[in-house]
Formats: sequence, structure tokens, C-alpha cells
Amino acid sequence: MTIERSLVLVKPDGVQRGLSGRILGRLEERGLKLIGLKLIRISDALGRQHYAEHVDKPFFPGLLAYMTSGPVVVAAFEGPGAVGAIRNAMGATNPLEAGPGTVRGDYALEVGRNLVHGSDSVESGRREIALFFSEDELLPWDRDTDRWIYE
Ligand code: D4T
Repeated sequence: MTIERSLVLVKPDGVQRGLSGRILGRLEERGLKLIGLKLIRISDALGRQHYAEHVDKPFFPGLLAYMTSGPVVVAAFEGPGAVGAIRNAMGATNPLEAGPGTVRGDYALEVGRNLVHGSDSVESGRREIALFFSEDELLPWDRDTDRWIYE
């Protein structure tokens, strides 16, 4: 399996509800490797860039207000099939459709408060990580347990 990278955002509701550690912990425990991490407040401009595909949608003003309303935890994860693994761990966009054992299925009820973002493709992962992190904020590293997680 190819090593992929994904951006993960713990959205403002996740930070406010004290779920940041739990959400990131699930991904770490799975074996995904953290290569970038910070706490920021998303600006309007960054929110518009990140959700460029949604700017004309009726839900966009509410989405932008929500995403800029408080701090978010920004993480970059790396691992074999990381994009799909993270999307599966997050569950469906609408939490009512998210299965048990997923972040949204276990902790969320509404699409406008769905706690977490993960890149939806390898290409989006590349674009989004470059949008949120400068090159010197990313730290690929050799993890001692890698050989127990990857063949
Ligand atoms: P993000 O990008 O936030 O991880 O969510 P998804 O990748 O799972 O889903 P998405 O891009 O389709 O939606 C982006 C974002 O918009 C919110 N949203 C979406 C909303 O408030 N109302 C809606 O009807 C939809 C489709 C939730 C996630």
C-alpha cells in the first residue's frame, strides 16, 4: 500500500467539547503517524480557500462562520492508505449516517457540527497540507514501532 498523507482538522466543536485528544488518539492508535500539529484560528480567507468547492453552496456562510468560530487543531498524518483509513475512522459527513465506532457516529449528531475533517483524496491531502502547513512545520520521522505496523 502506498504511503499517503491527509490533513485532519479537529473542528471548533471538537476543541470546545474537549475531544481533540480523543480524536487524534484514535488515529495514532490505529498506527497513523503524526507529522505536523498545531492549534490555530482559521481566518475567513483560509476558510474560503479550504472549502473553495463549497463557496457557492447555500450552507457555505454557516460553514464558514462555524469553522472560524474558535480554535481548531490542525494535524497532518501519514501512513499506508491514510486518506481512506481516516475517512473511515471519521464516518459519514452526516453523523446520523455514520456507523458506530466512527468519530461522528460516536460523538456527533448534525452535519454542521461534525467535529472533524479529513482530506477526501491523495490530491486533496497534498493541497490541504500545503495550505495549512509550511514545509518547515512538517516533520517526517522514523518511528521505532514502524516495523510492527507496516510490513
Ligand atoms: P469536511 O470536508 O468538513 O471533512 O466534510 P466532508 O468531506 O465529510 O463533507 P463535504 O466536503 O461534503 O462537506 C464539507 C462540510 O460542509 C458541511 N456541510 C456539508 C453542511 O454544513 N451542510 C451540507 O449539506 C453539507 C453537504 C459539513 C462538512
